[in-house]
Amino acid sequence: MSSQDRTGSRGSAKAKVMALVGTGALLLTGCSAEVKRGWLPNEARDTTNHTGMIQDLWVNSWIAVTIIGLLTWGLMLWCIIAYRRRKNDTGYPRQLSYNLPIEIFYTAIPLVLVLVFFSFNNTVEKSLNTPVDSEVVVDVRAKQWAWDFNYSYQGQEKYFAGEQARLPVDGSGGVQESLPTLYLPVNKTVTLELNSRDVIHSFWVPAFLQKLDMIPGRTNYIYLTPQVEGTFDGKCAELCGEYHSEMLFNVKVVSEAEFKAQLAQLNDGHIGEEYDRQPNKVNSQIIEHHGAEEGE
Ligand SMILES: [Cu+2]
Repeated sequence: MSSQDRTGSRGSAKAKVMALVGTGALLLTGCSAEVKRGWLPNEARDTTNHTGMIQDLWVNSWIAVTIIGLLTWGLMLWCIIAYRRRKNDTGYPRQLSYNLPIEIFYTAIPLVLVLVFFSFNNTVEKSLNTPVDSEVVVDVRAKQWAWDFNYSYQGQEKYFAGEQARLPVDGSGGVQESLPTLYLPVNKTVTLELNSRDVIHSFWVPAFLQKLDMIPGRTNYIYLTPQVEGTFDGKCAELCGEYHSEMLFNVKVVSEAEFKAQLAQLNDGHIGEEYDRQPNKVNSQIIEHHGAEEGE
C-alpha cells in the first residue's frame, strides 16, 4: 500500500469517526434548544412570577435527595466493607432481628422526609393554583392539531383561529413564524382557561416551567404574570394523534401597546365550545340518518 493510499484510508476513517461523533452529539442534544441550557430547568428565573419558585423547588429537592442518596450509599458501603466475611469466619454472623429502636428510626426518618418534600411541594402548588384577578383572560382551545386563542381584555373579545399545523416533511425549518401565536402583555396578570375541542391535549410552555392537561368537557386554569418580553416555544405535551408532534405554537410576551396592536388585528368575538367536536351528537345524527334510510 503506498503512503498516499494509507493517508486516504486514514482520512476516511477520520471522517467516519467525525460523522459518528456528530450523530452522537445530535442524539444527545435531542435536536432541541432547551437541552442546551444545561442541567438547570431554566436559566431565566423571572420569565413568569412563578418560574423562580418552581426552579427553587426543583434545585433544592435535587440537593436534598443527593445528600440523602450519598448518606445512604455511604452507610451501605460502610456496612459492606466493615462487616464483610473475614478469612477465619465460620457459620453465620450474629443475627439481629426485632431491633425496635432501629425499626422506629428507619420508619420515622423516611416519613419525615416525605412529609417535608410534600409540604414544600404543596406550598408551591397552592400558590400556582390560587385564582388571581386577571387583566387578561385567554380561553385556549386545543384541537387536532392546532390552537385557538380567545382573548378577553378591557372589555374586548377577540379571537385567533389556528390552522392545522403542517410542517415540511423534509425537516427544513422556517415555519416558526407561521405557527399559531399566543400574545401576552408583559407584567399583566393572565388567566389561561385551558379547554380541548376533541381529545386530551396538554398545554406546555417549557420556559414557563408549567404544563397542564387539556381535557374535553373540563376547564383547567393556569394563572401567571409574564415578566420578561420575548418569544417562547409552546407545544402540546400529550400524544393526541397523527400530527401531535406538529402541534406547536409561539408565545410572544410583548409590551402592552404591542399587545393592543396585535389584538386590533384579530377577529371580533369568541369561538368557544360551540366549535368543539361533539361525538355523541354526531353519532346520534348518523344513527338517525341510517334509521331513515332503512325505513325508506
Ligand atoms: Cu395535542
